Amino acid sequence: DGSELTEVKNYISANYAEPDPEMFGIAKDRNLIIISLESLQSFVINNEMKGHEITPFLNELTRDPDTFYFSNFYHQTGLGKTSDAEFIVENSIYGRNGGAVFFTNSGNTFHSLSERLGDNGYFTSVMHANNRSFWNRDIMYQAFGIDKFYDVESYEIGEGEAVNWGMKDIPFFEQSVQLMKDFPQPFATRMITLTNHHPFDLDEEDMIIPPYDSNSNTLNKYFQTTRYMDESIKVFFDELKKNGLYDNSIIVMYGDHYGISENHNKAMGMYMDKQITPFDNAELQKVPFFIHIPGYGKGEVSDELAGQMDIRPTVLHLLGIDTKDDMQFGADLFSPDHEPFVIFRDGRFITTDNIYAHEVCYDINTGEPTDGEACEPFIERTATELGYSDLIINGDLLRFQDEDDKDDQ
Ligand code: GP9
Ligand code: MN
Repeated sequence: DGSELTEVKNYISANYAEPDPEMFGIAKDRNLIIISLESLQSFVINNEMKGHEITPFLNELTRDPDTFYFSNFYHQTGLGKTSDAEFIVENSIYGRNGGAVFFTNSGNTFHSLSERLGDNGYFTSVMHANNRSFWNRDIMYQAFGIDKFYDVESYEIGEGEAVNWGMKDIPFFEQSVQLMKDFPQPFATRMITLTNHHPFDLDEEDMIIPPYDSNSNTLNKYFQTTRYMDESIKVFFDELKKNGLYDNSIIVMYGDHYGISENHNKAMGMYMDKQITPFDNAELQKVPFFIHIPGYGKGEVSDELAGQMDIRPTVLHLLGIDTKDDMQFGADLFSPDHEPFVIFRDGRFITTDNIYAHEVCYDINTGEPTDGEACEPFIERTATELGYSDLIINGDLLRFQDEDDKDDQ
């Protein structure tokens, strides 16, 4: 009932991080483009494979003055994979443990990022060249209040333009910009890439770099599809510029979840030249996070410890939209009060000093197990936070939120 909502709300208010006035609203009234980068992990960024750059365009962006790149940023998804990442971006609330919230709770009330943007005059959409019912997206997007879903039916997939799971990223981005030209402005769209998806198949003509040569075919091909996806983003930026949509937009990009699972530890160990421990596996959950603001000029690389929960408040604040009363677990990355603490859906967590994985409290600098004392308070905090998130989802608590806000006034 409403009293549970109050309890969760108190926890969330206590963790609210006020925006930095220097950053609040710096992208006001611009179009917002959020790109979900399929299976992209941070270990490929500014790295090489057999002498080949894996992500040259994204690497360049990490050094671009119009870009903030977050190098110490984690995904927080569970079994719902891409859809969990979408859920987190929209709501800054955890998905489900052991299931996909997109399937189990699409009947809930949400106050999503898209809803807030819609209330602020934005035309909201998702662009993804797959069937609309995959991950139950069509139903969940209605619950999020998204104006339009440009699914596979909105695209023309010509000969040689599909591979693996469907439409290739390059034609996807090219056609998406043509669709975008007709969007009412300001618009907010979330674009979901597809080519860099397990089993990482690619047509020969799209293989820009050779495969790796470990015992894992999956990892070997992953570098090639990642290289292709990087190329597709470059094409996208060029198309935005050519079509006059670049200067008045901000482009936010995040890796949705890992692409290389623990089943490939041996091959990853070969690539990283070390034995992969549960400590390393937790660190490998780092995904790239970029905020690109054309013309801004003061971007930098930030090593602030953060995660996907932080995307919603950060983006809304950049657009000049306040989130003080929102039920969200993340915090604005530019706020001086942002807390460097990341909780994974499965109960692992990262602090500035430790990584907690499989009930071992590791020292973050050495990777060695500790006596565990430093992790104790965070174990409790993690249980509380995940518990409150589950309470919101299972109790459909956000349906009480509007009444509650009225009572406060
Ligand atoms: C499918 C795409 C991939 O539409 O989003 O989903 P995933 O398997 O990564 O969750
Ligand atoms: Mn995915």
